[in-house]
Amino acid sequence: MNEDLQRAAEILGRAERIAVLTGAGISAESGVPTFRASDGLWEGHRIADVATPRGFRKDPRLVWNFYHQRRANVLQVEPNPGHYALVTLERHWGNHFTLITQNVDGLHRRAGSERVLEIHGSLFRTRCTECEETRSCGEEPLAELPPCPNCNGLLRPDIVWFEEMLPEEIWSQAIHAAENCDVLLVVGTSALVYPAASVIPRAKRARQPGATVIECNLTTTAVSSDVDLGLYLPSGQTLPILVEKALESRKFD
Ligand code: BV8
Ligand code: ZN
Repeated sequence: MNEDLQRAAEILGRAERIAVLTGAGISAESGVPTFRASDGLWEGHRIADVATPRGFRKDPRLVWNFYHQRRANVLQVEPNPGHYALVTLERHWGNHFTLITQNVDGLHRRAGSERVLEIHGSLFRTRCTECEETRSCGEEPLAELPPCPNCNGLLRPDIVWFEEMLPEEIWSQAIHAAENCDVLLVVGTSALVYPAASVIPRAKRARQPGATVIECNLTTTAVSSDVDLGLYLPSGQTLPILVEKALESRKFD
């Protein structure tokens, strides 16, 4: 493992442009359940009932309860060293660093990441089902079926449900970052959900030579065949060491 970590740090230290794709696994050590682990979020709820437009139309109260609960849970936890390590990377690579997250938990922003592409939206934003107005909803509690302050229409979480398109502008920025990076770090994702998981093949094949892909996960995943270097330990432990060593090796380049 140490050898791999050293090699990954040298690759990262030499990177001109870094892109990172994160999934639920980076928040696991903060205490936020992942989606497919046995204590996953979907326990007791079928995806179709709580994370699709049809589910919301059928029972908006059930869906809002699911999201109120997740929002309340996330407000009880803190970012972990894995989130903070990515803040350090952003601070050193500036706008040559892009963080693409599938997570809606807001922990990257709370850790201090500034430019976060939240391709699946956020628990801390609502969108009106009538006038489409989006508002950030911080820590204040929301009514059970929150009305739009603008038109009194029913608000929904500003989250991308299954069978919904990703926010166009944010997704095109994510594709641009994936296709122009020379190192892609893939952290804590099973890479089963599309089009998010297409970030990895895009980074590999958009240009020749493609990006070097480093995967940080507990296990190999659906995209491990595209991965050049796998670091299979908890990201809260691996990322801080990886970033520290990358900065050290960068100093001596
Ligand atoms: C779309 C918001 C175009 C919700 C999410 C049929 C009809 C329509 C579409 C489809 C279809 N069949 C397939 C599709 C495409 C579908 C899809 O991909 N489905 C999957 C289930 C196969 N995608 C969509 O629908 C997308 N839209 O395609 O639009 C379209 C439109 C109409 C018709 C056709 C096409 C929209 C996808 C967005 C869905 N919304 N989130 C919410 O969060 O409530 S996705 C949701 O699940 C999360 O955001 C996240 O992205 C995903 C879960 O994935 P992960 O983050 O990877 O989490 P997971 O638990 O799976 O893995 C955790 C990993 O961490 C594991 O590998 C684990 O080993 C690792 N780990 C754990 N602990 C640690 C760790 N690693 C490191 N350290 C640790 N400590
Ligand atoms: Zn409205």
